[in-house]
Amino acid sequence: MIKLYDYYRASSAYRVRLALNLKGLDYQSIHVDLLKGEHHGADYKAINPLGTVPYLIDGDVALNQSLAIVQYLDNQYPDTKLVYGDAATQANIWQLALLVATDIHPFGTPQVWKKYLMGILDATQDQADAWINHWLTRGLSTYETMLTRSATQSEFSCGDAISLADICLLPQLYNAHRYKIDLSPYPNLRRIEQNMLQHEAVLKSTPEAHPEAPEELEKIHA
Ligand SMILES: N[C@@H](CCC(=O)N[C@@H](CS)C(=O)NCC(=O)O)C(=O)O
Repeated sequence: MIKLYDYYRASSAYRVRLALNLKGLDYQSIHVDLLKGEHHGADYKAINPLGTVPYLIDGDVALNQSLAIVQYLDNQYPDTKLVYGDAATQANIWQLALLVATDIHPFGTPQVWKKYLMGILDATQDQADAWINHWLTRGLSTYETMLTRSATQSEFSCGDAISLADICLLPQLYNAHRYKIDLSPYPNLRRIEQNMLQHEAVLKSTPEAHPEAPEELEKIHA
């Protein structure tokens, strides 16, 4: 069975849970407690040298980048394609997915804001929060502008089927709610979020539905 090294609130692991559940694949989730720092330990680094989640093992295949994992799953298990359409549509899916994965997400990870900004550069919690807020707002407003320019009112980012772009967007919106970002200027993003949350496979992938999530976890996507 596919194994996923996972943490309920990690947004890149949330992306992979979405891909697995949308494709209807069975998997075993192995909990790596990021709050306790389990990902920094030698035992976990021996498995995944990057020391992050997600990490996916499927037979002889072992991968540590969420986008590479989703592309692998899409090729290996092609039912419910997440990168679909003609060359232009596929490129659009990738540009939106990469906007989230490379231009928003990395700035908000604990190894950046907590370990480096606060731990090494001595930033205060307020400065770290302002940093996270800046990159999130800049990225989400760019995403909204790009959707507005494409002038479609489709259900999801790139058409009427969920794509890799949407499975990157949804966890980032989850983070935006956590950081109390005002999403009212982004009607397209809010529409896509609501449309996604209509799907059973999506609800099954949320942090709130994760078997390791604590009872008291704030309800955002539940
Ligand atoms: N580019 C990687 C990013 C992985 C990543 O940064 N994961 C976060 C959780 S969302 C993590 O494990 N962070 C640990 C930390 O920041 O200490 C991917 O897409 O999989």
